[in-house]
This record gives sequence, structure tokens and C-alpha cells, in this order.
Amino acid sequence: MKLALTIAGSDPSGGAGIEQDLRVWQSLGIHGMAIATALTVQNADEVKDVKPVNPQLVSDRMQALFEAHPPSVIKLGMVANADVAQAVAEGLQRWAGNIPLVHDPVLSASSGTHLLEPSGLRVLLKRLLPRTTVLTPNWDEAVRLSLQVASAAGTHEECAAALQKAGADWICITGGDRNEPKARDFVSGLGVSEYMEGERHPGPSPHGTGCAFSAATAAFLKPGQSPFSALKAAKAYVSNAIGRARPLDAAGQGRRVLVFDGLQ
Ligand code: PXL
Repeated sequence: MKLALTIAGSDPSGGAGIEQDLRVWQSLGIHGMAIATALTVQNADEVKDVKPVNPQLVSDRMQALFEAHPPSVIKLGMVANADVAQAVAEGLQRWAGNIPLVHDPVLSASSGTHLLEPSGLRVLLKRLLPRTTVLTPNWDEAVRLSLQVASAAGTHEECAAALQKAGADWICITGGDRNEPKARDFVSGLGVSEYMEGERHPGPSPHGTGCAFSAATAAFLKPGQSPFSALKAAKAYVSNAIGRARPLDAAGQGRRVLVFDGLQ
């Protein structure tokens, strides 16, 4: 059985974070394990507050899982602050060997709330990017991270080069949230530097699409196969879930969440 582990924030609405990662994996027949890095106070519309989890607790939970039944793939999302990011980096170094890591470098919510305190950026860049197999920033995250390590971050190529220099093996800069006619993602990795084009769905982007994309990429990664295949499969999977997205409130006014195949 494929075991996947998500290390990310908890979203009580189930529309993002570890709760959504588990839904993605359940819909794909994968056993998901989850370690929360932070408890958010939010609904599908708005993040109201973030409470980071004690870093020692994050570390203890990693040790308990890795020692008994290590996952075959890890998805990393929101890491909240420098101390939690440091605990995750140390835990990965001590127990995770070279298990592939899909890393969604979550910096802030759509509403603007910080999901990583600014002091955590340095740890993310210095300790987590070098451990990353596939990095899945959106355009804003790609630019903000690239500008920490390079002077030029005006194009997809420049950002991907900067993030690869910082240590990530593969980069997929997602573009679904940009106001372009096509939902284009830029992929850069061993022998690949190209756009994946997809259908643009009308209306505002549903809650949690970035989280779902990285979780699905982790699900589709296969040993010995290029991560590019996993990214393409994840894009098709998330595009389908966007097409089926619906609001959680009875009046149907709120922000939509994704609906995955096989799940209601
Ligand atoms: O989509 C970014 C994101 C990631 N992780 C958690 C979140 C959010 C956005 O709200 O709550 C836990």
C-alpha cells in the first residue's frame, strides 16, 4: 500500500491544508497520514487566525511515524514560523532519508493573512528547499522566494533558475490564479523547461487548489518516473475537481471548495 504523509496546516473547513490532503488521497485510494504544523481559525471564505503547533510536538509526531511505518512520499505545506520550519527540516534530515518531498511553499492566504511568519522564510530557503524534490509555488510565492536568493525574478525561467539554485530539484510555478486566458503552469526540471496548458474555469479560484495540486502530485509520483508525469496527472485531476467545486453554505454564496472524484 502506498503511504503518504502530509505535514501542513490544519484547515477546519476541510477545504485546504491537511484535511483536504487526506480527502485527495482517499479519493485516489492512498492511505494518508497527517501532522499539523499549525491550527488555523478559518472557514472557506477567510483565515481569521493562525496558532502554530509546538515544534517539539511536530518533531515527536514525525519520529513516531517514520520509525514505525515511513511514508513512500511526503507533502509539505504551510510551516507557520521559523521554529516549526526548523523542527520539520531536522526531522526530515534525521528520519526521512531520501523519501521524495513535494513542497507547496505556502506564504500567505488569498485574504492576505501570513501563513508563514516572515522570519521563517530564511529557514524555508536554507533548510527546506535543498530537501525538496518538487516545489509548487504560485507566481507570487515564486517571485518572493526568488528575490531572497537572486536579483532577477521577472520571468518564470528566472524564478525557476533561482529556486533550483537554492536546492529544489523540480519547480512547477502554478498559474491557475493568474488572470490569463489559459491556466498555464511553468515546469522546470531535469531536461524539461516548458508550460503545461489547461482549461481555465470561469469564476474565482476555489479555496485550496494549491494544496490539492501538491497533494495530487505527491500521489502520482512514481519511483523511476519523471515528476513531470505526476505534475501533468495532478493538473488534470485538480482541473476536474475545480469543474465540480461547490460552496459549503446552504445559500450557495460562499467561496467554493473542490469536489474530488469518488467523494461527495
Ligand atoms: O491555500 C493556502 C493554504 C494552505 N494551508 C492552509 C491554509 C491555506 C489557505 O487558507 O489554510 C492550512
